[in-house]
Amino acid sequence: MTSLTQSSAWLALKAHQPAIAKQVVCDLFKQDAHRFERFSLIFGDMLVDFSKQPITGETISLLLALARQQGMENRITQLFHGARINNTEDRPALHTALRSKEPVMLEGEDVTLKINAVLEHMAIFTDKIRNGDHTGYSGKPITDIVNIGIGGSDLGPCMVTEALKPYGSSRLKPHFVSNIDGTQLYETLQLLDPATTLFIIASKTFTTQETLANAHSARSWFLAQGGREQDIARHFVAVSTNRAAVEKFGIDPGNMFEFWDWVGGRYSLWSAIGLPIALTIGMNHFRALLDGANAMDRHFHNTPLEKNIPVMLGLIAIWQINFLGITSHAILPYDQYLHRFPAYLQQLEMESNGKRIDRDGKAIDYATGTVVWGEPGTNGQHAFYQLLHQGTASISADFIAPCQSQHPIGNHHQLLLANCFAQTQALMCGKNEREVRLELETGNLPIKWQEKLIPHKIHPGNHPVTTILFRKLDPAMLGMLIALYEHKVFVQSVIWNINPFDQWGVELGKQLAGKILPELAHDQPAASHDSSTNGLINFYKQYR
Ligand code: G6Q
Repeated sequence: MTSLTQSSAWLALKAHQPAIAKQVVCDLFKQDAHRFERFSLIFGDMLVDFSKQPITGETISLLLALARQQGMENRITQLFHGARINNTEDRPALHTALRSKEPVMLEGEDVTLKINAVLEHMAIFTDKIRNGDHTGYSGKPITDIVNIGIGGSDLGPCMVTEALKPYGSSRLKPHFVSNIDGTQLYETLQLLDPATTLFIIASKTFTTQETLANAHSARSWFLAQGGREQDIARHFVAVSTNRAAVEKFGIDPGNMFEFWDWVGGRYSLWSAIGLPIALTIGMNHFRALLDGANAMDRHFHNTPLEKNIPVMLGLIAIWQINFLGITSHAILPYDQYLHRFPAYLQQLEMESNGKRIDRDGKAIDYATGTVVWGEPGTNGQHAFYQLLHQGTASISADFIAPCQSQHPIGNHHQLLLANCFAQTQALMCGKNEREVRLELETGNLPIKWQEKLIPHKIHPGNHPVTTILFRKLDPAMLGMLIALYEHKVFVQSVIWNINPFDQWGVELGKQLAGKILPELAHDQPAASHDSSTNGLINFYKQYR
């Protein structure tokens, strides 16, 4: 047993669980007219409603006691003050400094000075591209930006440029190439004119196989389609922490936008990794995105635990995963522009908290991060919601929706939100036998058929649901929303005593592919692996 699962706060929650498991959440609303007010929080124009969760006031008090026992306040302070909380890589995780309005000291240096210098570099470059001062080799303005990066160097910028499309320039189109599968690069380049295309090679390490292969192929395409060696500087820029590797690739360090090892890949969209965002929506909107995140940072840093939104969401996730047996979490944005948000959160949550060893190197005996997935509503309703309503899996869900549409057409937005609210209600209340009987009695079905259908039409309800509503999906609101989830993930990691800022499983993948690659270069059959791996390699060699 680990000290966490033997601790008094953990055992108290375990003892409390059976009483809650028996509760019908829908009935809790009948017992307490103020349940919504008690279990929802408002910050700025954002409302977070967790009153539909299977919780009572006692659950929250016990979760807060667990947070205090695990030193939550102290760990939040460490995060903001640059302590080396990424202890397996011996570095801080200072993404909050990237959006700070105050100086942030790290080893005697105010890091906001160099952050602001890079922001200034981005602003100058962004203006030149957007107003047409920086042209391509033929003198025409740049019309297309291709970001070549993967994982943290792709998902954040891609998600944000999609989410903030209404704020984008009509003259500049962003494209994202991440996959080593040449199909993605091919399909992207098919549409483009090299004379008006800017490539951003985005890689923290500048050693990632996929990104370097795509970057080399993009350069070859550029040279084959009419660009010359001396034109590369106008058309290729890099975002990285690795100046030497950028130079080796052939990009002038003057065209490099720097960031630092204390910015984790999946926390990097606020740094120069956000260059495709800034180019697409302009620097003022990029700064508004940072400001929104900073507002959530200050709330997280300064608000007592019981009123602290990321703390409450993190603790509720702990309740779901460790005490209610939830193994999968759906992200359900009722906003088409957030269609990449589930994929973005999938990395944020699963890469950060997919750990089985605690900060002290010991194996743990409790569940950590869940599988995170999702699709925008209402599409998901006509696909996988059936399993949420009546399947056997234990799944929790976050519904996310704006009150104002970017494109108010007829009553579309009312229809969208009616669906969103109805689904949160249905997942909580379900439909019991009495309600099913009443419904069937009003129809014309023979009694025999009614009886037959009853068990199929019962919906158990009691599914843990949180709803996040906000005024409008503008840059500042998106910044707040992303930072909310970043901090929620951190809160979970503090309770679990794990390091959310490393990713050794990702490193493993990088090593393994490198091992097999040389074997694919020749035609001799593979024999050195297990028979399945040998068989796959040899089938491939037969048919390639
Ligand atoms: C993110 C991960 C991972 C990383 C990619 C790309 O937190 O570390 O997704 O972002 O592997 O790495 P580079 O930016 O170094 O190419």
